[in-house]
Amino acid sequence: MPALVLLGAQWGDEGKGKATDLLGGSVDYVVRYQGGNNAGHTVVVGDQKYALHLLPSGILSPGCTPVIGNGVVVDPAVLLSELSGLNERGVDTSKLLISGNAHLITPYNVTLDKVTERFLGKRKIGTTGRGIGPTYADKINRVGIRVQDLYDESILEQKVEAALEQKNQLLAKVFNRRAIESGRIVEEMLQYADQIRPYVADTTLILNNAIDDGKVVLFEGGQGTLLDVDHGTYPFVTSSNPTAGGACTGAGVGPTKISRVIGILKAYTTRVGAGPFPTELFDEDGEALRRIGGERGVTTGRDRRCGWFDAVIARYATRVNGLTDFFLTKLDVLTGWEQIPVCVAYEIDGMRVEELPYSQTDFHHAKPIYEMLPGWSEDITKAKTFADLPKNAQGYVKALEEMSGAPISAIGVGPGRTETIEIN
Ligand code: 2SA
Ligand code: GDP
Ligand code: MG
Repeated sequence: MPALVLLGAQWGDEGKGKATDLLGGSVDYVVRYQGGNNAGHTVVVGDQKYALHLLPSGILSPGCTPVIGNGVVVDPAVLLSELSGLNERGVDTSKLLISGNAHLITPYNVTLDKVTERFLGKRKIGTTGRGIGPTYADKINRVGIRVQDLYDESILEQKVEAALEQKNQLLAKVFNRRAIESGRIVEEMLQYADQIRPYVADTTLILNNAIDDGKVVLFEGGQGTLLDVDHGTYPFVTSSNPTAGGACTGAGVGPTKISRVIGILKAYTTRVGAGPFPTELFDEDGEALRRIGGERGVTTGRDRRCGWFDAVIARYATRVNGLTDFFLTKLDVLTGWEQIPVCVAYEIDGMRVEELPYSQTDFHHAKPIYEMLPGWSEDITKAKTFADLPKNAQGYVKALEEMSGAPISAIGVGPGRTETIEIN
């Protein structure tokens, strides 16, 4: 198994951090390939809880080399504070590698993210306000600042000036804001240069060599399939490609090297931020899922929107990612419901639709068609094997597997490292 991808099959927060950590002991490299510190990945080790934003979850496995790939956007201040926070808790972070081609989130990109959201008012995306969208926009617009630019002061000055030229006009004319002075930005960015330098490397070369040497490389996605800028619920998406193809471009590794793509799938559905969500609940069931599942944003602290499992979305994730298998998470949260509704298809303008519609107008009109599955009341958090699960919980897992189009190879029954059932 030379290289594998682990990604969110829904709208993020499926439990990718826990799943990556679980595999951490058997992999040599864990690589973030997109997104930035908008991500919030929770890992629970014994009585210690870690919330990782920019760093790969593999940083908590001593044998593993964590890598920030070229496709990631890096806020240098956040990077350094996340590293020192882990060091204070005794975690060794010295093996970290950061691509010199990764783009930097600058203070003006954070400002632009926030003022744009305010300007959009009711039409806002509900971003995390971390500067992610404007930084990727700069990258595509070819006015981005990269990690390697920190080590050529004159290039850095030229690039920051070029990036600010248009932005200052926009800030003044549209947002009624004062101009940002390029010298101040350059000075701030240069403050970080020396501290980051030991980690900067040609990560594409290192990762390809590692794979050729038979090492195991895990690509860890942030956010989820439905938040993908190409395949998600555009424009209510993030500005990168969390889907499997993003691992290739975001790390510089060819698709022929990847042999397994795991979709992390929550046993129900959540979303944070704006946008369509067919199975969303506005009643006490939604409130109960939020409370029992602890559904609160790891980065922003926002309440997550909650709803029943949506098999149309799971099938779509199987398709666009070429999933080989699923890890089903948070099955324990569903304990106690007499019957559990599962969305098997949509009704759109009077028609039954089995696949996710490509038209966002149709998706906004989609009404879930539910099938009721029998629930269970037994505590499942101590279950170690599939056979330990009550019959109805087994039935729920099997039904989801059938509807979703790929086998379920692990089941989460609690947040801890050991609260997982592996199915061979
Ligand atoms: P952005 O900031 O430009 O990426 O926001 C665009 C949309 O992407 C959503 N998004 C997320 N959705 C789920 N989880 C994310 N990470 C945090 C977490 C979120 C938090 O783990 O809880 O703390 O609020 C994440 N990051 C981005 C975002 O909500 C927008 O809908
Ligand atoms: P990520 O962004 O996909 O890594 O997920 P988050 O960390 O944002 O949110 C998932 C939450 O669910 C975290 O609080 C995890 O500790 C928790 N979690 C993960 N797997 C399980 C599980 O199987 N059961 C329960 N109860 N909690 C889980
Ligand atoms: Mg998260």
